[in-house]
Amino acid sequence: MKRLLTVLLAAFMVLSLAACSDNGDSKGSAAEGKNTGEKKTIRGGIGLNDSHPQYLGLLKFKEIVEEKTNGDITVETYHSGQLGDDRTMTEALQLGSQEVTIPSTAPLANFVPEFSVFDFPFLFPSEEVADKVLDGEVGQKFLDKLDSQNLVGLAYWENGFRDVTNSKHAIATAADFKGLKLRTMENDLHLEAFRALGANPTPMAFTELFTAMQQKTVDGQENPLATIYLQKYYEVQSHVSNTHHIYSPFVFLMSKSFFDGLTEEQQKIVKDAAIEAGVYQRQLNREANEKYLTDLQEAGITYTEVTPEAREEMVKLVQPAIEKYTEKIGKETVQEVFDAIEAASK
Ligand code: KDG
Repeated sequence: MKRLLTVLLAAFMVLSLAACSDNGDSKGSAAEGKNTGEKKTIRGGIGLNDSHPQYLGLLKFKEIVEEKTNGDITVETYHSGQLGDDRTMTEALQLGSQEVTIPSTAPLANFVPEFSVFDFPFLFPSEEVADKVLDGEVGQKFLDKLDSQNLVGLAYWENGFRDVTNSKHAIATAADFKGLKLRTMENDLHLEAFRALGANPTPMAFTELFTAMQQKTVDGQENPLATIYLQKYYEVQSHVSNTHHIYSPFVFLMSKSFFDGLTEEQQKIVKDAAIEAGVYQRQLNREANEKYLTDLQEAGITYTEVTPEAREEMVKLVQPAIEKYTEKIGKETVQEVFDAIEAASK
């Protein structure tokens, strides 16, 4: 009997150990902050191509993470929607079948509706103010909301101020939007705002956009200059205007199940790396946006300046959309963002 008990106890201990090693990234080891020595892979995917600052930022993230974890974590990088568009990649993170993606806040608002506030037209007066608000307390509050969606928001990166392009005519004033078939990101507020400006907006995943413009399913689109130039939209578009109608942040997302399985030390490494690579990405993005206006014109696109008066008119036209979404998101939340912008603008 005693022997039988000893054998059973030994078998139980072997089974328990096996269970632990099967799940080397279990909560227990993560909480203790121990490095398990287990190799892990992060698949990071984005929609933009491999010449865009967003991809160069992702490569920087890879460099930092692989170096700081001594190769325990490998980062595989995918661009041009190789793993899907913003929405499908975010869903893959929720399911745990992909580890990292960096969507614009607009499609992310389909998961956490409050993110739409950052896409209010003409909200941020400058990139510097956006940095202060997003990297501050308010920005963090929004990242915390991702937890309920099985997502971890590690940092804000920059897509930037969006400008309109089209293949029909110059856009100088709001009246020029009339009837233009414009692709927008998959976000209701974007649709509503462009309807208010008189355009005929149609939501579409980024991965389908170039073909849609080429086949004239849409007349135009709106994106920051870096995207317009680097994705070669000048091949299928003839006009660009500095509408600067929305400042678009990117959110560096990680799958929550993957993040929870990391040791505390690894969690800190990926968080710090997302922030550090984001500083680098924002810098490259700003340099790119400055440079590409000239390059676009050299590539044959006509540039039209929107005067401050014409922009004022656009600001007025989108007010009802902003009011509607303020109600939807919640007045307090929106006010908090407005207050943070005001404080950061001083
Ligand atoms: O990698 C990011 C892109 O997928 C997307 O967010 C770019 O601004 C964008 C758009 O218009 O869809």
